[in-house]
Parts: sequence; structure tokens; C-alpha cells
Amino acid sequence: QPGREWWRSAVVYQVYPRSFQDSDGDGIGDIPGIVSRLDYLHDLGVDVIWLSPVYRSPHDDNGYDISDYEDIDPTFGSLADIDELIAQLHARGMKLVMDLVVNHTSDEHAWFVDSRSGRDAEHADWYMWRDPRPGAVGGRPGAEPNNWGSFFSGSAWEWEPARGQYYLHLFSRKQPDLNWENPVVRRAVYDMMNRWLDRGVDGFRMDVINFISKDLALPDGEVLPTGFGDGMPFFRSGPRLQEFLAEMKAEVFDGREQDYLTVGEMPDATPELAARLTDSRTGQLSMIFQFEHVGLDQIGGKWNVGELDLRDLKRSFARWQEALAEHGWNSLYWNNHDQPRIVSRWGNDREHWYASATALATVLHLQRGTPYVYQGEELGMTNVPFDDIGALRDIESINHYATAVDLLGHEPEDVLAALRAMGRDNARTPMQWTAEPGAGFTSATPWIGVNPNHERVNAAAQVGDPGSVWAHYRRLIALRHEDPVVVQGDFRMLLPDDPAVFAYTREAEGTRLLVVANLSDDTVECDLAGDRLVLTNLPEHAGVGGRLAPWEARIYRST
Ligand code: ISL
Repeated sequence: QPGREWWRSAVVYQVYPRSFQDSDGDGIGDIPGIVSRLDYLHDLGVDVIWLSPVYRSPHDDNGYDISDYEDIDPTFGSLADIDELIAQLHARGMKLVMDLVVNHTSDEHAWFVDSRSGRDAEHADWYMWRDPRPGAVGGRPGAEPNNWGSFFSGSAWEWEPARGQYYLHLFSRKQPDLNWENPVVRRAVYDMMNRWLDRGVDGFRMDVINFISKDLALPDGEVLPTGFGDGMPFFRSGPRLQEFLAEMKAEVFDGREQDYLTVGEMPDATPELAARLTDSRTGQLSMIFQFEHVGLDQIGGKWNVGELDLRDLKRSFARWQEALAEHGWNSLYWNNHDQPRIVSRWGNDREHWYASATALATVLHLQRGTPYVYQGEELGMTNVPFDDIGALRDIESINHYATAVDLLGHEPEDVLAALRAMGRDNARTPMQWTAEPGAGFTSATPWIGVNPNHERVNAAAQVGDPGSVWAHYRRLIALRHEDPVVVQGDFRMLLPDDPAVFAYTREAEGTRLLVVANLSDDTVECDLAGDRLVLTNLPEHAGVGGRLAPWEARIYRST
């Protein structure tokens, strides 16, 4: 049918609503603010907005702790505002993908409030309740059902005296894990999803969806330096994951007229799992977010950052391109609201800011898959020079700092340095629209400080300048829309052992695109070329043969 699998040729733009555009002067972004910026996004050329959570929430984890799936948080607006956003997007031929956070709810969700009230409650079995360890006294340290640590520090278990039991929370204690073994829970989730689709949304990004099926033996995990056990092997991509996703597909998506974009966030997923889940004949999802490439510079945990070896990155991308080549589909991303900014992480945000931002964009966007642009990435927004823990807002960062400094005795400066490199708030400072004090994001004091470099790095300075990072993103997006080879072509990695050059071809029906980029600060020799240069980030070097300037990226076409 026409329009089927429209997401294969689409480019998605992620909006983190808190930090995109404030319209009512409270220092926090909101839905009317997003609506006011739709022309900017349409002009950039993106097809879809993925909107991070705007549902009712106490905001312990910025909306990833939902207390009512059926309503919009007043901070962000109302249901009428979301209807208006959908209408305004559709009027522009664009689509809306909502965040679906159903591994856990907020502890303030009515389901959990009831569930914790007692073992006879209506929702008693909706969460992961367990008795204390045999022989131990509930509520005392060491009595937890197992040794798992939470992603946000401390134990993954919280004691509830009213039940005399613990509940599992893989994230904060205000994010209790739902019990997906209970069919009534699953039914409630599917009903809720159906209501959002009926409302007009065009798909879902599914938060840590590969954590929903746990190994019910809940075994202790290998003890980490924090003193807690690693539960990952027992809840990631668990035994019933594919079954649950198949049921969801049948109960929510099958039999609908339209096709929907579904992207499952899956830490630690393997290419084999992705190939199964995204198989165009038998799979359950459009695509997944995998984490392999964004883990390559982490040596033993998120907070121990090392240098990236470009050859590892190329090997990883090639592996995923190959595994999903036949019947699967990749998502392509550098950034989201959980990752540091790519130009600071693997580019050079000092001497080669423009060139490295655009070179990294080029090598990602020409791969086979659906590219995601995270707000501000198209402007080359950078990491933030946080010099004090008081400047951070993210629960993961704040808890990590407290644990590392107070409990483990690490040097505060070292911990801050790790947070500056990897902390999630790098991605969460306000969108840099203008050089003004509030960066055009707000007229009030923003909920988190604006990056001081907004005076230089901002949309007002870039839109309309053909030599800007923004203009280069716009050209990459246009190229995908104009040239079917970018969407469909076969991928082949070249020069896998070259430590500086990232090169590959895309080929379909006699047409070949060659992408060649120097991802280093030095000029390098390279004589790869094609018939016709279609796009480059450094036009002033375009005539130079056999050599690539630092962070130069070229796309050639041969027919
Ligand atoms: O990267 C991780 C493990 O490999 C974790 O930090 C985590 O599993 C992952 O980033 C999940 O993120 C998502 O769920 C969280 C929320 O805080 C994030 O913002 C969201 O993207 C809990 O809902």
C-alpha cells in the first residue's frame, strides 16, 4: 500500500520538551513552545518528531517516571495542546512519535499507590513484589531479595512496610518496575497505547523495552565496585521479550490502516536479537536503539571514559549494517537525552568544531537505516563546562556523585570530570536559539543553566548560512529524501584498518555512493574518489585530490 513503511525513508528529530522552547515564562519548555518552532523543524527537513515524555509526572527522572499515561503534565500543557501539536505536524506532512515508558511507572501512579497499600489490593500483583531474603529481617540492610544495584545508585529494592515486602526498581525508587508476567498489566498497557494511536500519534519509542521480561528466579549478580550486583544478565532481553512484543503488535498495531514507527530502546541488545525483532517478514518492531557504538569508549562502566579507537567504531557499525542488511533495519544515532554531545565526545569542539560536527553527521546519515537527530545536534551544540555539582539536575549524575564521593571516597574533581565527559545533563541544557541571555529558550531563569557558548553556537547565527552545521544537516536530510540509494542501497565498509578514514559505499541498481571522511585532526592521504562530488563539508578543499583535510567529508556519486 502507499505510505507503508514510511519510516524507512524518514529522518527523526528528538525533542526533549523541558529544554526545547518555553512559551509561558516558567523556565521550562512546553508543548505550545514546540508548536511555535515547527517551521524551523520543517525547514530543516525532518519528517518525524520523537517527543520525550510529556505525561503527568513528579519529574524525579524528568518525565520517565509517569503518574498518569492518559494526561499531559501541566508543566508541558494539556491534552488540547498535544492535539494541536499533532494537527500542526500533520498539516505539514510530519508525524509524531511518543515516548512509551512501560517497564516502570512513577510510584505516584494510581496503580502503584494501590499496589503498595496491601497484599489484597486490586493492583497487588501489578509490580515486582518480593519477600525479604529467607531468615533476614525486612527493611534491614542485606535483607533485600537479591543484590542488584539500581541504574541510579543504591539497591534496586525498596522496602514497603504496609506489605512487608520489597519492590523492584531498576531505576530510581520512584520508578517501580511493572510486573509484565501479569496479563492484566499487559492489557492495561495495550489499551493505553491504542488510545494514543486513536488520538493520532504515529508511533512509539519504547523506553528500555528489553527489560520487561525478567528471569523470575532473580538470581544475585556479579558484584561490582559499588558493592551491588549486576542484574543486567537477568533482566535484559529476557525469556518472554519477543512473546510480549508479538502480543503487543497483535493487540495494538495489527489490523490498523496506517503503518506506525516503533523503535525499542534496548541496552546491550545483540545484532542477532535486532535481526529477529526487525525482520520485515516476521518481526515485531520497525527498529531498535542499540548501544554498542556508544559504549566503545567506556572501559569498565559509564564513568570510566577512554579514547575511542576509530577502527572499533567502524567494526561495530559494519557489524550492525551487515547483520540487518537482508531483512532487518537499523536506527542511526549519535545523540539523545542520555548521551554526551557527539562533537565534544568524538569530534573536536575546539579547533575543528564545524568540520568535526559535519563530518560525524555525514558518516552517520549516509548509512542504511533511519537517522535520528537530537535537538541542538544540528547546530553543533557541545558538552557543558559544569564546574560544580550544584549546576547538575540529572538524578543519575547527582546520585552517582553522592555515592562516589561520600561512600567510596573518590576525589570530587575526578568525579566531576567524569560527569563533564559522560553526564546526561550535557544533552539537556536549553536549545540554543539565539545569543540572548536565555538563548531564546526562555525569558525567565531556565530550569538548568544555558551553555555559555550559546553566544556563538545558536540557530539565529546558522539558519540561512550555507556554511553552517545546520545547513549541512539540512543537505544530508535532503539527500536522503532525493536519492533512493541512500535509503535502499547496499552498504560496504572500506579501509576497515585505517585509523583515521571512515569510508564506505552504498550501492543500488548501478548507482554507487562513496562516503569518505577524515575523522582526525591531521591531514591524511587518501585517493578514494568517485565520478561526481555531490556533497562536502569543506567546499574550499574539494579540488584537492589524494588528500583529505582534518575532518573533511565527501560524498561522491558514480553511475
Ligand atoms: O545506558 C544504560 C545501561 O546500559 C542506562 O543508563 C539505561 O538503561 C538507559 O540509558 C535507559 O534510558 C532510558 O530509561 C531511563 C531514563 O532515565 C532514560 O532517560 C531513558 O532514555 C529510565 O526510564
